[in-house]
Amino acid sequence: MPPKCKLIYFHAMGLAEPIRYLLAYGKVEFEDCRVDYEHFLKIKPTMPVGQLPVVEFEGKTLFQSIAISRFFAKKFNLLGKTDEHQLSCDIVVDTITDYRLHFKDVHFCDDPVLKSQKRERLIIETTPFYLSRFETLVNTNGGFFVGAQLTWSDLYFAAILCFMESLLQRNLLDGYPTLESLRTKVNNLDGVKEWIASRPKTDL
Ligand SMILES: N[C@@H](CCC(=O)N[C@@H](CS)C(=O)NCC(=O)O)C(=O)O
Repeated sequence: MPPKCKLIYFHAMGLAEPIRYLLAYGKVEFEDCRVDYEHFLKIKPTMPVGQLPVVEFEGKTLFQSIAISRFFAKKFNLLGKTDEHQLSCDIVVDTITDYRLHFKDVHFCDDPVLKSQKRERLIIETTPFYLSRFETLVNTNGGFFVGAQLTWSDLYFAAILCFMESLLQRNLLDGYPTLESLRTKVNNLDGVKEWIASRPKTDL
């Protein structure tokens, strides 16, 4: 029987990787459908908002990577135990997104001089700004982002770091031991560990 879940994205980690982490954690067999840009342009008009990732699950077409991540987090009891914890997870993921958008800005900058300036600023200013705050937050929460226990915000963080580190060609967590230890915990979770060992190697 074919997998009941199909994830469509580019040949990259990017915004699909948090969804892949969650599906792997939940032991959901999924078709990891990777399209090249030429093929994407053909299917783009058929996608709900012309973008990827898109997930086909139980007859429904899901889009918006964070909403999809939250949907699967709920199925696997990773949403956070209380309303406050769930709010905190959303706050963490939204803040990670604010940080992530600086990477997008560097990646899609066409002017080489400006790109290099943006890259430097991302490394010297933006990264310490966000990661020092995350380090403090995880330190005060027993080694996790929220509620001293594993939530989808932890998986989201570890997964989204994959393409961000590839883009900058560096370990972003050097100097942030609590975050590094959280990443190690997530990457060694049953299911996630196997996914990382078997996933296709990509630049982003
Ligand atoms: N908010 C959307 C953003 C999706 C997005 O920006 N997708 C990019 C790839 S990472 C895309 O499809 N780009 C091609 C295009 O917009 O034509 C999400 O989180 O799913």
